[in-house]
Amino acid sequence: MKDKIIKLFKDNPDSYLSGEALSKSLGISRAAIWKYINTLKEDGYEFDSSTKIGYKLIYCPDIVTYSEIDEFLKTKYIGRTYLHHHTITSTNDKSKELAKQNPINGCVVISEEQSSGRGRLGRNWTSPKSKGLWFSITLTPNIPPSDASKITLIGAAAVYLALKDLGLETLIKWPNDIILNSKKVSGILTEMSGELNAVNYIIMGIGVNANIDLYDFPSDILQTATSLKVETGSIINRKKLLAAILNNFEILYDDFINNNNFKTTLNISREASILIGKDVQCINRGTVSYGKALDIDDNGELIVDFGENGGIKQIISGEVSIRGLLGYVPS
Ligand code: BTX
Repeated sequence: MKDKIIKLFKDNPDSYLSGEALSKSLGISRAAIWKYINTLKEDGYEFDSSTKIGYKLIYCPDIVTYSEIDEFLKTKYIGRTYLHHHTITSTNDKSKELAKQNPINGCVVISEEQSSGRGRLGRNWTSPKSKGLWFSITLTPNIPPSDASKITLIGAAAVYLALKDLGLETLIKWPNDIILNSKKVSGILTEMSGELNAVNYIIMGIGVNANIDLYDFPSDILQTATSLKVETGSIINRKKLLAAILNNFEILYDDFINNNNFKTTLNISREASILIGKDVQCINRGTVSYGKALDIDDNGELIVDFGENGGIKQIISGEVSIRGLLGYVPS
């Protein structure tokens, strides 16, 4: 209902709307309208009000609710089911909980902050209040589980394109990190529920450090993490950025699901790759090996040359670090 009320105000930007008019349009009592206006004020909205003529919206806060991003969203289904939280443990956890009952394709769960934001392999993801984008998309693709890892690359390409629109040249650290000026500015955590031959649903969680200040980062990641605000010196419009990510994601994802076309994502993954040509350390199920990243193949797998003894191999998933960068200091 709050979204509907805000939409009415946004559709009538210069007008005062009376309690009576609002109550008629929305089919709820004037007392209920008054209650909603008060909760909107708590969310940070500001109204000019007059007992005779009603309310006029004069300020919208920096929150990423549906009514705040709708005007920038061009998608058909990604983000059209949208759940906004002020605080949550993890948007991936919430999405999973919902998907277990009824997975809705394209459903976005977003929170202003996460108290237990997760990275891969049980690692933490710092998610301070209203300083980033912390959201998960639920997907129900009809693809074999072996193709699920491609969804992460599509997500990374969507973030890359959205940041490019802002004039930012980022690099992708296959498969799930976005790097700006040699530091991690965004990460993706993709989780899947599936059978042997079919995917039930995929939850793709994306974290983007939009307006995080350096003092928000725990000291152990200060050398490896950054935000768009830190790098550009400007406050980023989170609403536009989120919509741009979702818009780009739907185009790339649709092309893959409907036309089996993964080319645009592959081109971006290769051209923006921070790994290709670099000496890398790969950790797969506890085994550490060293090699040189050569390419990303047509399936989105990383091709690594492990030298005389190891030969050239495809890596489907796992930890890859670059020699001398982002925390991997060669011994
Ligand atoms: P990852 O395992 O590649 O990265 C996690 C590591 O990154 C941490 O161990 C830490 O060193 C570092 N780190 C933690 N927080 C940040 C941060 N804000 N910026 C940069 N580096 C950081 C990456 O996993 C996947 C992250 C996905 C996060 C999204 S947010 C929405 C969704 N919900 C959820 O719980 N996770 C996803």
